[in-house]
Amino acid sequence: MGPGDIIGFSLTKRMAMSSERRTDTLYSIPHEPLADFAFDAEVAAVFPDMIRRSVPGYGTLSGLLGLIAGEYAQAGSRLYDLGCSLGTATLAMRRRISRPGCRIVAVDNSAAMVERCRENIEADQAPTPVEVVCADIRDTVIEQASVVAMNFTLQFIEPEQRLPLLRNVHQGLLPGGVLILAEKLRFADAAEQAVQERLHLAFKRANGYSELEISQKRAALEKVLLPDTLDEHRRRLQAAGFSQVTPWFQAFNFAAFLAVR
Ligand code: GEK
Repeated sequence: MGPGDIIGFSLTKRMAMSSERRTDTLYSIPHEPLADFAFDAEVAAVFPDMIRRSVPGYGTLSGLLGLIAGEYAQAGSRLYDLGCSLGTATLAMRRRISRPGCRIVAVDNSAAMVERCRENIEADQAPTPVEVVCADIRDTVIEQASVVAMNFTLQFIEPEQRLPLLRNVHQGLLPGGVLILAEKLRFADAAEQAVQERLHLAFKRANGYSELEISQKRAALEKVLLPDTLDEHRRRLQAAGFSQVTPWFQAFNFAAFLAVR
């Protein structure tokens, strides 16, 4: 990445070059019965298209995540990408690290995601070493960390396991270390929830998803992706020990926080 590149755009372009491009048509025909959403090989094959068309601001957010990671990366430390999927956040961080002796640990428990993630990392030239691990982030030991990124992953963890996971992240951070957390939000106020859902729906329609695709995906995710409110995130992060919690991005019902140890 050159100094004048627009962060989000440049990153999206690199991902498109390094991974196979396939359009997400997974829910375009009726599924009967409709299974719960899973990060399997079919999803991994269309993931770049799926997440770009489903999560407003994904490219910008991921690019800015890299910039924040570059700012907080400490010499000789580790950076973690928990729920790395195909490695977007890992690559964004890797290109922004300028301090010596850093390494990135990217973790995902989907074998299909990990396989493609390794290919994307190998195709990238940045010098910081990356280890891609197929494991559950609830069992991952966090050590010597200056930055931990969780880009749209906490929302897939059982609600009662979220605080223990964040406590584990907090204890593995070095002084001055940060968690960069991006999540889908829900809103306590019904009217606000309705507005945000409407705008998210408009975003998906504008990106070419049909009513059938939208309704089947929503039903498949219903028991799997359980969003929290901004307040719930703030309180949980504080309960996990973080001293400062700052929201830094929001596009409709998707937001990102910086939590400082
Ligand atoms: C990105 N961060 O592109 N342990 C490990 N991985 C898990 C677990 C778990 N317990 N639960 C879910 N995952 C990425 C996008 S996607 C978000 C993250 C989305 C993994 C799961 O396999 C999937 O790859 C990822 O978390 C969530 O910046 O699809 O909305």
